[in-house]
Amino acid sequence: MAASPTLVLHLDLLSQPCRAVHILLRLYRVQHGVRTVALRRGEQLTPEFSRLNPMQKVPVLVEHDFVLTESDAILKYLVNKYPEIPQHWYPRQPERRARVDEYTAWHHTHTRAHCSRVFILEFLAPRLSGSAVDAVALQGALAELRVTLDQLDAMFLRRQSFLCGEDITLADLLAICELMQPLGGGRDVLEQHPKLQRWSSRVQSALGESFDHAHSVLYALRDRNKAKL
Ligand SMILES: N[C@@H](CCC(=O)N[C@@H](CS)C(=O)NCC(=O)O)C(=O)O
Repeated sequence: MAASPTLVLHLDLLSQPCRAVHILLRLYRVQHGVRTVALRRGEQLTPEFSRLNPMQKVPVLVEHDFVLTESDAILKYLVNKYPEIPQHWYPRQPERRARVDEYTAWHHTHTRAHCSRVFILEFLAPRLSGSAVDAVALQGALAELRVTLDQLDAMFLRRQSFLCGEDITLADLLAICELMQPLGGGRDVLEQHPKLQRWSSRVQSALGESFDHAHSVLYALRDRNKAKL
């Protein structure tokens, strides 16, 4: 009988931060187990999961009795801990590391907040409530997202290949997973951003099969919505 993996990731692949962690583990074949916490069924609210993460959110990494939440912390821990993950994801050199930290601090209140809001307004809220899309709120969210995309382009990507320089880092991984999310509701947020589109292609080819594997649930959602039109 195969030994059970020491590292277990609790996730739902419809969650952007979960996909980021899952992609990194799969890309470097870090031995791990997966426990799906189906958010649509409220499984994050069960007493068992709430004991693991009282914040009732995924992802959660469990390694023996070490329990870690927050994708940002999990990703950085994995690069620090597992030698099979190359250092360029979270460089040791202080200035280069600080660039990644600069993006990941900004990420949660900008890329993540604004992409999530568009996905919620355009897809999740109407589906859960059965009512029409709130067009006014959606226009507001799209305007905020446009500002964030311009900043992502002008302040982070600039003339570089990746958000923090010439090597791919955790910043690119977290960003791409968020920017994909509105696709579930049929919206390509990079449509009007050719430079970010080229960056997105570079990131996706660096992530290879693990990117599409992690996004399979989102692609299925997109295709189901397309079929309804
Ligand atoms: N800052 C956290 C965010 C975690 C988070 O918000 N997870 C969402 C899915 S994307 C969740 O579990 N939501 C369940 C809920 O709020 O009930 C991270 O980056 O890990």
